[in-house]
Amino acid sequence: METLVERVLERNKRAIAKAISLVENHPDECEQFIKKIFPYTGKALVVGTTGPPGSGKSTLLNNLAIEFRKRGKTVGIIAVDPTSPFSGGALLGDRIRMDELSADPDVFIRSMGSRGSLGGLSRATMDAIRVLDAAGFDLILVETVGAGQSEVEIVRTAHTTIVIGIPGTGDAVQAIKAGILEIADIYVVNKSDRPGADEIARELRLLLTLDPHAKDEGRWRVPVISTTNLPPVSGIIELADTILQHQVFLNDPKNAALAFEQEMIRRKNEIHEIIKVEIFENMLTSLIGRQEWEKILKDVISKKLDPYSAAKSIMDPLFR
Ligand SMILES: Nc1nc2c(ncn2[C@@H]2O[C@H](COP(=O)(O)OP(=O)(O)OP(=O)(O)O)[C@@H](O)[C@H]2O)c(=O)[nH]1
Ligand SMILES: [Mg+2]
Repeated sequence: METLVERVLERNKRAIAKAISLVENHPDECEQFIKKIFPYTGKALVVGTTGPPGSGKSTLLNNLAIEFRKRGKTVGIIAVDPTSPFSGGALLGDRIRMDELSADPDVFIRSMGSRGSLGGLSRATMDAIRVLDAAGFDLILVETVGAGQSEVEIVRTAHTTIVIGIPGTGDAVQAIKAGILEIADIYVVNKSDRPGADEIARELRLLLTLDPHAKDEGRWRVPVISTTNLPPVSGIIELADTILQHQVFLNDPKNAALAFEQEMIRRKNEIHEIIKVEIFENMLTSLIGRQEWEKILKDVISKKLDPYSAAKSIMDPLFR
């Protein structure tokens, strides 16, 4: 394990891949491994992106990674629970560019399932981010498909959250309804080569000004950026600039209290996640014996006991 740690710290891609497999599949070894790399983490900017299936998240992150590489930044990409694989649905052209990227020693791309997660981003994802962080990637771009809990969870893991919408889907309005806009540090209207993109961007800007705190002194103003990933590609440079501006904002001593508060939320969320898994996977199974289970189940079947009271009686020893 020592050598694996060392090689991860040297940003050896095979070691990084191995380490991520370890956090995905071997919880016990993972714990030891994370303990060792933890002191080397905390330097990367974690950028979470969320958007509906097929909204062009992978393509956008690919282009963004190319842009950051031009600026000499190292980039890790993690695609979480993609219904299609990372390159799925992408045109051949995109795939060639992605291959180009993966051949770059300063880029690491990996897709992960969200399996084992009890709602939201799994512990494995957080640990994978940590592996890339320890490996010294300047930016870690995380792709999550916007479906339910995951998009709210990403904001608790990332420093910067990008919410992606596309024209012609009523996304903008839906985003407001789902409270998704509130989690955005940057809103992107992707596929802006399509009709209706300008309207959506305008609508969003208007909606953002309706936030009563939008003009508060020293507050980050959520920008709406239009991007196109098909040639002629546009908006990527502006998006990369904005991400780095947000990083400057977070690092500004004036915003230290805010940044600290957010870090508290992130770490609390992570510890919660670990406890949830521990309780669920380890304690629950050993909490009651087979015979007790049988008795309780029989009582529920015969309607002597309702399921809530049954669950409570099982959990009781935990809270005593
Ligand atoms: N017209 C247009 N198509 C785009 C643009 N960006 C991506 N696409 C296309 O949209 C399709 C889906 O792109 P992906 O990058 O796979 O989208 P995704 O959001 O990662 O998809 P999932 O991971 O499956 O949710 C592909 O065919 C892309 O080529 C764009 O700016 N304009
Ligand atoms: Mg994708």
